[in-house]
Amino acid sequence: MSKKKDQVAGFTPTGVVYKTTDLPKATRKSHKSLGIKEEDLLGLYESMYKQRRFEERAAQQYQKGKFGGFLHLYIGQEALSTGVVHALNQDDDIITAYRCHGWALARGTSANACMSELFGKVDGCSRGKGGSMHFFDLENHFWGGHAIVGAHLPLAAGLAFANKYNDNDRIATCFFGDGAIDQGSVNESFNLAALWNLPVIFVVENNGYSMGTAVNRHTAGELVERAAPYNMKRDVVNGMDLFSVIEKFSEAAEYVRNEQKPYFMEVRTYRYRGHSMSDPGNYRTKEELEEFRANDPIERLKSYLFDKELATDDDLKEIEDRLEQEILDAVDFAENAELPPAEDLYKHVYVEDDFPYHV
Ligand SMILES: Cc1ncc(C[n+]2csc(CCOP(=O)(O)OP(=O)(O)O)c2C)c(N)n1
Ligand SMILES: [Mg+2]
Repeated sequence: MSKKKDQVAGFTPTGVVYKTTDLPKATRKSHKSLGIKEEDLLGLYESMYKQRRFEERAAQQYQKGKFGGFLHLYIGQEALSTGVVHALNQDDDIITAYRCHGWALARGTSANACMSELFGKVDGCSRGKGGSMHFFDLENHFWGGHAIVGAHLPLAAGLAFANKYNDNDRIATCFFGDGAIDQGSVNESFNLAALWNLPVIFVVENNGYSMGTAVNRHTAGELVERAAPYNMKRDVVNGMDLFSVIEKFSEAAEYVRNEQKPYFMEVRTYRYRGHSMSDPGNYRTKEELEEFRANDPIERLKSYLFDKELATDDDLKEIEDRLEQEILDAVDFAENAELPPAEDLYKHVYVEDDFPYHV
């Protein structure tokens, strides 16, 4: 392809298309000035580490053939789920797309319930009928787990509408990938949220790729500016840095709750694994991946804790060993759990009795 044609088509050959320099600068503030209590720091480490180890084990079980279907891993993006859950109230609503394991774990769904869901067992958080893409935990105000790209944004607007209508001081937060940004439902939801002053934070998790298509090949312009026509307050966040996430989401949540208006956040982040388990990742270089791994959010928090002498190697080892065991126990639990009973096959399924083709 000639250079000119190359530019016209917006085609970027495989190579470094997303750089760490595309990340906004991480905050330089200390945990204290961000209002993070010292006693919460290890919990934040635990939350990110748990998501990572859970998914590494899940991948291993998948490769062993213990369960099937799709498996999309969140590894690399954990600072966002952990930071957002910290910044929100526990009864604020969270809804996300299919890369949802980390969100459920961060919100407090047990490793047993999450692993059982992957295994399709009745003790799963969606009773074994949802699988990897449809984790759900209403008690923890986690509304899934949605497989259709962009389809859950209108639901988030609905959650926000309900919260406003009920005057319950809760806000809704909605996470979707960069691949969703050009869906019509994004504009429809932004429009109603802005028009009706709905208390919702819409968040695009820009991890550089929609399946194997780099963001600068699939979308024109800056993602964050998609909120501009709606006069929506907006910002860009470094999603590889936990403290930056906590800082920006605390501010956004306060604004949305107090002003009863929507907010749009572009979070720049990166997934280390393929789109799903069947993706060999040929569209990016090893160097690009290594560059982002050098910014790993778990390692960054670890360095902070060591630098400020807030934790020792032993403290973190104790957490890691405990989580390792909890996740191994969850695998055992899931393997030994029951499948949903056969008579449940037609339960929780939307059926219209008068559907014209119903037999
Ligand atoms: C409406 C619709 N179109 C296509 C698909 C197939 N599909 C599944 S995931 C995906 C890519 C989405 O990428 P992105 O939104 O960036 O999320 P990420 O996987 O990076 O988290 C596509 C096109 C789908 N699920 N729904
Ligand atoms: Mg993406």
